[in-house]
Amino acid sequence: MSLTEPALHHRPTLECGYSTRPAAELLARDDVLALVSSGSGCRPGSDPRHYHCGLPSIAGAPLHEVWHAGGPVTAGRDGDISWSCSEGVLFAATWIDEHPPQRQEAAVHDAYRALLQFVARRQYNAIVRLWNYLPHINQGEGDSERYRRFCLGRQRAFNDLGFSAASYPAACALGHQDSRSIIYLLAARDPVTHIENPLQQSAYHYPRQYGPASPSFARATRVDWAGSSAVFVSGTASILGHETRHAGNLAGQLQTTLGNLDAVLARCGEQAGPHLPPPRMNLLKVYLRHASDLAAVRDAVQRHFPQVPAAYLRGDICRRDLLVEIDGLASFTACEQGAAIAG
Ligand code: 3EB
Repeated sequence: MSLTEPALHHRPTLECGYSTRPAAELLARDDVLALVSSGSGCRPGSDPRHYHCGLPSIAGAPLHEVWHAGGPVTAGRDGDISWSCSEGVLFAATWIDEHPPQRQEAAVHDAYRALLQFVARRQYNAIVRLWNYLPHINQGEGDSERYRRFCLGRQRAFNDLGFSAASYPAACALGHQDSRSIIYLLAARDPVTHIENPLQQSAYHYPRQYGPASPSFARATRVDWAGSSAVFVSGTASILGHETRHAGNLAGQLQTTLGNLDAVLARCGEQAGPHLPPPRMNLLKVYLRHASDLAAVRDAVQRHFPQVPAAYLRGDICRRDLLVEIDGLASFTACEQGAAIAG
């Protein structure tokens, strides 16, 4: 499914969509920047553009998230990093072996630092989006929980590279059952703007009760390509302020989560210009703690965002009381900005 607007003059810089076609067929195109495959394995593919993410699709056939560039792509590997780039956009991915478990925080710190250094060395202006899929994210009690250790390693790497909270990009962090973590990112040469949700405390200001290091991410990041803007919305869940709402109640969590997505998009519109309507949602990635919730989740998501393609993946959300989390990709429409749109 292409997100290209049919009536536009400009060639978008970047598009994302879902496909169930065979991976080899998709990778045969030289404008594919990255192919993120669903499934229980978390490992690099044989092509540096191919990532197995460890999260199974629960709504039908295995699904690929396909990122297309506006032109031919160059790709390769540099140490443990798989990378690909085209005309001002860069994808980079790394897989972390976190054994022994007591090395987890250090392994995350090392991997994050290597990724951030790689992006800086290649002279990309900013990170637009980060995806984190970790083994057994909720394992361990209190501050020993693997998600909390992950947040410590990530924050230390951001500190090392001189990132302040104001420069954290949009992100998500989900758990799977395989043995390695994947971290992948999109960076751009074009300027980015990070956006917060007025209904939620900034995650980087969450209070101490959620762990020794606050999560390092923005609620959304807008990137302004030449003549178009895309908005990457972070994993969004049933949190208001800093508190989980509707613990154990799926319908309540869906309502709060969808309301948070609307609030972030509305804020993006205001932030881009005082009279701009919210950007339009183009693509959704929905994570469910329980596969058995699929029908109810899909029903609510389709009702709220009719016609928007969505992937439904099995993943553990980083707070144990959360049942669902949703990522979004949105854009300002041509008539609102008088320009072409990347999906
Ligand atoms: C939340 O709002 C839910 O640690 O990178 C969402 C998106 C969440 C990203 C991350 C965590 C992260 O706090 C959890």
